[in-house]
Amino acid sequence: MGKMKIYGVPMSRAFRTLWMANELGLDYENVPIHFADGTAKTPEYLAINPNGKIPAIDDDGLKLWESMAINLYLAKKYDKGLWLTSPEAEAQTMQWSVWVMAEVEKPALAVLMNRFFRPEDQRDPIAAAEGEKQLQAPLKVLDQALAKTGYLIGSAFSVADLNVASVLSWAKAGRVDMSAYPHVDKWLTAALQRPAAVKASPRRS
Ligand SMILES: N[C@@H](CCC(=O)N[C@@H](CS)C(=O)NCC(=O)O)C(=O)O
Repeated sequence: MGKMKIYGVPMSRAFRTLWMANELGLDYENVPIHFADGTAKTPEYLAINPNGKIPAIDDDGLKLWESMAINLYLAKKYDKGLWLTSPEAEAQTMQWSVWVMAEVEKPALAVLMNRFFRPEDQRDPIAAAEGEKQLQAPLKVLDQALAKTGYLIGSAFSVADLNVASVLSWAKAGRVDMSAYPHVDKWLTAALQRPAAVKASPRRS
């Protein structure tokens, strides 16, 4: 069995998968496919992810793409206690993972791109403000969910927390004001300080 390959530079959605793999203590090779330099569009890479996007993995011949699907698979297969096995908890893990992609990812990216990521002359402050406005409703939902135990499911950090926090890291990087959502603020800061997240972070590379 060859070493698992995780395709995608850390400064991309591959961060989510690198964080997961680090939590699980996996021995992997990070192949630095980039979203903007053409390496994601070569025939060799399209054979791994026909969408030409990152992240993707090759785990002993299983080629998988979509960041949330990859993380759910890794957590379940290489379980280190982060995967909750009851049908109810599994369903809630899916719920939060789908929710963050549907409700949070797009506005969080709009804020980050238009405040920091794009060259200054291409940033649109109105789009950034609109993104922050759209984040208010999901942030409120999240804050309420975290109020009881400080975690999304049960009373310990699990895959649901990782998946949601990994997407919300864009909102934090985009300096979204979280002061009205103290539970989110505390939980997100602590999650992103986990050694596995710090190790996966593009700031290190
Ligand atoms: N829904 C996908 C989105 C993947 C995605 O769009 N990745 C970006 C980098 S963060 C990319 O590869 N973009 C290249 C392109 O769209 O051509 C996932 O979560 O894995």
